[in-house]
Amino acid sequence: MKKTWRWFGPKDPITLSMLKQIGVEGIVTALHDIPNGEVWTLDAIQHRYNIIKDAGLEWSVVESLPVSEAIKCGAPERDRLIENYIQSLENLARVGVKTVCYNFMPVIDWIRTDLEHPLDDGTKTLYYDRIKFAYFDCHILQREGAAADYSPEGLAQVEELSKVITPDEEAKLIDTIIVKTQGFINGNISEGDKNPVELFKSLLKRYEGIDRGQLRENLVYWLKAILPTCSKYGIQMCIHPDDPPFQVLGLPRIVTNAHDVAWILNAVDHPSNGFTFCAGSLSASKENDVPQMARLFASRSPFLHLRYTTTVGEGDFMESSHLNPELIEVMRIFEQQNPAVAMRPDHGRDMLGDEDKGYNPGYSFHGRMLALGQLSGMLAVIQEELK
Ligand code: DNO
Repeated sequence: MKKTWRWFGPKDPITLSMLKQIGVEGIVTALHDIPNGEVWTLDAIQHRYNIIKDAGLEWSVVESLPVSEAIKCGAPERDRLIENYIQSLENLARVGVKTVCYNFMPVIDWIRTDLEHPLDDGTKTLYYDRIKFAYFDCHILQREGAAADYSPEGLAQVEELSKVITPDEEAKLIDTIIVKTQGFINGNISEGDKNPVELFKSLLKRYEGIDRGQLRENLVYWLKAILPTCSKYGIQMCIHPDDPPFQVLGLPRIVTNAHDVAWILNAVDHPSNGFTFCAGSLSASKENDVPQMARLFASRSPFLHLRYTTTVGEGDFMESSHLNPELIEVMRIFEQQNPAVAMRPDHGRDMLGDEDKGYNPGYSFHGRMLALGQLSGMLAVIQEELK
């Protein structure tokens, strides 16, 4: 497998020469400055491509070319946005970048409630607290019918939390869930947006009446529209699983388990319709047998995100060490079935001074470097075994 690294472009404080020094072979990046829905021009793509090439690296994967909300919810303007998307794909392919990650999560991409959860060894990790999230849903968004999605025991804990949470803590929770985790990935809400909660509520409204069946239809409509271009240029699209892989905020989520992934791959049964095998996202549901999913989908997954989670209590989870037996098995399966895959260490801990560098949440330097070192060691042993 190829060792890649998610790099956020020339403004990223982690430079390409730093990445060369730690054994990175390929770059995963996106033109984050271009607003969601606009065309990535040939010039802009070529410029970024050259920067990476001049550093002695290659642009291996686009993560992400974002799919606009109007495409996901099937709004009238979707055809125009699909045209733009196709244009961007064509431009990428002409420059030679042909593996493209995207997601089809309505309104909100990945969800965490705490970006600095302290561990005993002094490092910090990302955490999802189901009660804090339910508080956000029931008390902050005040979503109609929200209470029906939680157990009586969970709701009682939410009420307890509502008595002690301070205004600062509440503001931080909002910032974490809908701004900090979303802004840097061309999400719907960015740093500096006024009234993010109202903005978020208006986005939720767009999905009224859209269930899993309808969202699947919208995905297939879109996939079929881009397929001729993907097929012509040999572009491999790879959908990212929902993180976390379960239903949230009354929104449909359609990439949560083996059944969902198989459905999508069969709906458009073509090599251009692939999967981003994000072991960490999938592992956050106890129902997912992640190595088994790797056995099923490795051959259709050109892109591999390596990290894992530990479930805590009734449905919290946190990101665990990359040195993990399930991940070893996932890597072994990929080495056997799809050794050309581009892998990247996903989400590192904050450690050794990462905290004050302004890195995007989950994308620390030392934490990810440690992860890359661990994964490289695991890979070397696997490759030796398979000789
Ligand atoms: C978070 C990431 C996601 C991912 C997108 C792919 O760290 O895993 O934001 O990049 O969902 O489209």
